[in-house]
Amino acid sequence: MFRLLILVALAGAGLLALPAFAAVVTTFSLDTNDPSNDDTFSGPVFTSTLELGQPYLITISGTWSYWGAAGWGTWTGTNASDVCAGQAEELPQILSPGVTNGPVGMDPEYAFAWINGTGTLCPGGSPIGSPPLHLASLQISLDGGSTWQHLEPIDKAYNPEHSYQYLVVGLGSPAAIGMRLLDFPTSDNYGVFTATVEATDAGAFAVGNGKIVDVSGNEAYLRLVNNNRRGPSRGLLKYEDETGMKIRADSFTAVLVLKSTNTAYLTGNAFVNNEPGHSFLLIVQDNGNPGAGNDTFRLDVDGVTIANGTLTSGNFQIRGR
Ligand SMILES: [Ca+2]
Ligand SMILES: [Ca+2]
Repeated sequence: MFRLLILVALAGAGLLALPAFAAVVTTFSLDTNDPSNDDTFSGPVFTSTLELGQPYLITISGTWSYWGAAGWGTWTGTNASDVCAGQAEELPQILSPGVTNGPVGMDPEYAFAWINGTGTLCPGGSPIGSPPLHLASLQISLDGGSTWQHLEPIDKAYNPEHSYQYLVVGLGSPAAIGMRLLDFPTSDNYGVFTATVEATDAGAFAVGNGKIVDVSGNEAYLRLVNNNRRGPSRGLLKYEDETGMKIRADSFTAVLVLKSTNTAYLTGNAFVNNEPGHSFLLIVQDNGNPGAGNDTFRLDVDGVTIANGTLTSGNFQIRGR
């Protein structure tokens, strides 16, 4: 109790760095409606500087429309009357203030519905392909707007909840993180994106081992030792499947541990069957004890998911304060 009181007192005095005791570093939002039409982007908006070399998880959510509300026709109760492909939603998750909002067919990564007469998507009223269609309209800057890129989400698949997560590593002062949306004109859009930026909980780390059935149906075993501290991330990853395929890493380039979701994200370079230079992403979630039937992990190597599921034996733990 005494220690807790000291922490509360220090926090009240503003003496504690926020990332050490709260995973959420900052939240910010982008209104896709930009009335000025002065360039080919909605925004940009900027928020805090990300610390050099520190990993962050960015979650971006929301729905929006390329077109003015009238373009969707009237809402029939199940869909908008002028939709030629997909299933629109009646209103954005977050309305743009001060303008007329209507049906939406886009989120941060995908177009999931589009309207008649929209040239490239519905020429002559016939859709090209079927929704959802991946977009690359949302751009992120990690260096205060000097450079912009469309980031690959951790889960690339369309999410009907319209929320996507991205792992980034900070570039340090004075660069701030920013967000903008490629479109023109921007004055007919509506819908707001929200972005939440989370940093690792200082002192938290992931450890454990367990078996899983991989995406090919083979049994595989993972052992993870992580002792994440500021600076280079020490630890060990060993993975072996029943065919004898071995993956090993002796360190991590980025480790992000969130106590709020009991999830650890680890990236680095691994040896695959003793061959170096393979990038990996490991996501471990500690859902309690025992690990079997509860804990999960996902392992991507060179951008391909090779295992993703729930432990059949073993246990992973997210530890630390
Ligand atoms: Ca537009
Ligand atoms: Ca566990």
